Amino acid sequence: MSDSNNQKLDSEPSNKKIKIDHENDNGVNDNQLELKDFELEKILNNNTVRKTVCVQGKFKDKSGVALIVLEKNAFTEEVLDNEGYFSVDTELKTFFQNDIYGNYECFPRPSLNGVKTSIIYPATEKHIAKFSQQESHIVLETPQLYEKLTLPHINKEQFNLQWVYNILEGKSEQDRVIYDNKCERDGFVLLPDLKWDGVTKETLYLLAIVRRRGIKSLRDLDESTLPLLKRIRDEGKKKIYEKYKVPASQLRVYLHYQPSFYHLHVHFTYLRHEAPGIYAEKSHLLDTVIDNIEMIGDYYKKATLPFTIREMDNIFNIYETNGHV
Ligand code: M7G
Repeated sequence: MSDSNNQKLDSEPSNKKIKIDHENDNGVNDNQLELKDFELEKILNNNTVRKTVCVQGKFKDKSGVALIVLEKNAFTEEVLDNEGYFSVDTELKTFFQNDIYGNYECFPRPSLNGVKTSIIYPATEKHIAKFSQQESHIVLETPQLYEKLTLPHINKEQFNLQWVYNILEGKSEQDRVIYDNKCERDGFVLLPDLKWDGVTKETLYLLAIVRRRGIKSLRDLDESTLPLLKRIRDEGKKKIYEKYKVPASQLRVYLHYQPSFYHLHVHFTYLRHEAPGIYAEKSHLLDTVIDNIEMIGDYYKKATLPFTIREMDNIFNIYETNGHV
């Protein structure tokens, strides 16, 4: 467990070296990477609305592909004062002034200007596809199509879940865990998502990862998982309120279909934050999921579930070849 001060310290830039955990390692890896050694090969995605860019390249003298995702941080309301943006440390460069209108570029002190950085190394073809800008399509997955096309694909190829097991086994990100219910059947771990710095309340994003193995996705949920789902909803909301003072009524709690990682997890984001993946074609509110199962126990085994597939994903070829795109 860590308090918010520790999290703040953790998030502050320490030096140019970055400590990373390899996704496909069994334990914690202490490999050190330096951004100055990164050699850019390709820009995979440059999202001007989200102010994120994902680049592909290599680290000098290291084999394998690396992906770096850079994201400009949202404003933290606490630093909109004379200690923060409006302090003597801030420089202001004038673009132009015209009557009552002025345009400037402001340079706050570096600690206010951090760029959230994620590194995936070594990255696979699937990671490259996931982070690349590409066309997507909606397919309607009936239970029959799930059995015939989707499930064999998931069983054959899916992202490695080692990072999930590292969290559940206490090998990685332990200082970030805010709640751990150790019940093997209905317990879960609650911690900040990779996409969140754990500090900026405005972009709050946590993940509840279930302890029980073998529940792949929404499709596997039924009456037997109701106690687990209710526990995640109730305890997750309570713990987030205790820690971050965001009330339950301002949390968006949902599952993705299809997820990227086939080990059941639930997303908790701040209602006012437009997190990636909150749209109708991908997210299913946990309250609705619980309600559907309470009405019809095997709802998700019978339902036709729409989902998006992207042209670079292998599953796109499978659905296209079978005439479903
Ligand atoms: P998803 O619905 O399976 O896929 O969510 P999505 O990426 O399409 O949303 C998986 C969630 O796990 C995402 O929100 C990721 O940002 C998050 N995530 C992925 N990794 C590899 C990690 C990690 O190593 N640590 C943490 N804390 N979160 C991760």
